[in-house]
Amino acid sequence: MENDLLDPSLAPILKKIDAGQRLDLDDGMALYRSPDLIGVGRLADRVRRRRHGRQAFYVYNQHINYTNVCRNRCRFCAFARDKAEKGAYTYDPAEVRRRLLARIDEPIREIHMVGGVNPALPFSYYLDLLTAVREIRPGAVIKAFTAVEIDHLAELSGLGLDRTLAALKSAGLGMIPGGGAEVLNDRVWQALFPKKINSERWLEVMAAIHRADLTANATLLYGHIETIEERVRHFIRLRELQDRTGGFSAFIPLAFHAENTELSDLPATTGVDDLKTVAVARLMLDNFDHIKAYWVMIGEKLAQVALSFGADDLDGTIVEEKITHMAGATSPKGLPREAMERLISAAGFTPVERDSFYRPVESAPESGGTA
Ligand code: V47
Repeated sequence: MENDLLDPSLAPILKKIDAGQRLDLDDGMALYRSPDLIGVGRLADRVRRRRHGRQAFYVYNQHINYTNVCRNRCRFCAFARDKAEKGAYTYDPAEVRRRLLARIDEPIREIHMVGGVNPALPFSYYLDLLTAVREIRPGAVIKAFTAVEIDHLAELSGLGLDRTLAALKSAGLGMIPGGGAEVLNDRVWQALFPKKINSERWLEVMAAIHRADLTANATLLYGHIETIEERVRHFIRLRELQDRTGGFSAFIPLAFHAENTELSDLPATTGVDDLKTVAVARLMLDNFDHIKAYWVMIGEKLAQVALSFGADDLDGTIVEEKITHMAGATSPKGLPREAMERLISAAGFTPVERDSFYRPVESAPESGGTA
């Protein structure tokens, strides 16, 4: 393969990968700086194929964004509102039930439920939400509340992190989504989301989540003010926590969308940057099983190509995505199962419908909320 690499700076990285050696900060920077996009992709694909062969995963899921009222007001966010602002909403558990029942005939395996940090909601509200979802969708995994929300809930309940997580688990919480980390870097935190927990706290909360035996995902919000070095350091911090806990399942790069945000003058990420970020994530995060190409952010077509650049998962069918679409995403709001399978097959991979824990499930099961 060495002869196929146009950029000589990739050759020592190939050697390391084949020797099972860990890549360091300089390697990550060299990958990002390489003009040989295809070469970087081939390295990532080599690693991806060792782990997953030709399989590419997706999940049949539903998103519920229970409130957009948020006290954090991150500068990159188009979704959040103040309590009295036009467009502010909070679903009560009855509304969540209604939204779940509206899709009860679909074979949904995962409910992805996140929202703003809304100071008006008591801890019991969150338990009621979980109970409502569990009642209506007993067979689905509830993947809910980012580390930012978990931190808030621990404060709200007064129980501390460990007991709060235990209470949420007994009400039905099954897994933690990857949002809220943004870029694990204090400069970026100060500039863009100073009211939200900082990187040290995000990692601390994640460690508690893993200690509670909850699997979690991790993300990186890229394409705004962060440097390439800050991105690579973000990967290294995630990798270090994963070495200690093994609690992460998937990593998802999130391409920044600027519309309706305070950063609306920033250009969109490029296709090359999107593909490189998938590939560098696969190569740096050597202890993460799964790298998702989130089609909502980068579009279905580039997500399909990303399957050959290190990604092994296209996330889910979704149907109603809000956070990225409010920031100007032009992708559809959902993808039917047939479209998902066609994207994967046409890329030369085998579609595998999975549950939240990457266990393959029978395609096209009967409806009604049971597994
Ligand atoms: O935390 C907010 C990001 C995240 C914008 O775990 C934005 O399986 C782009 O974390 N442009 C929420 N991104 C989404 C998320 C996620 C999505 C899919 C799957 C999983 C998973 C997790 O969206 C936020 C923030 O980082 N975000 N605003 C924006 N304007």
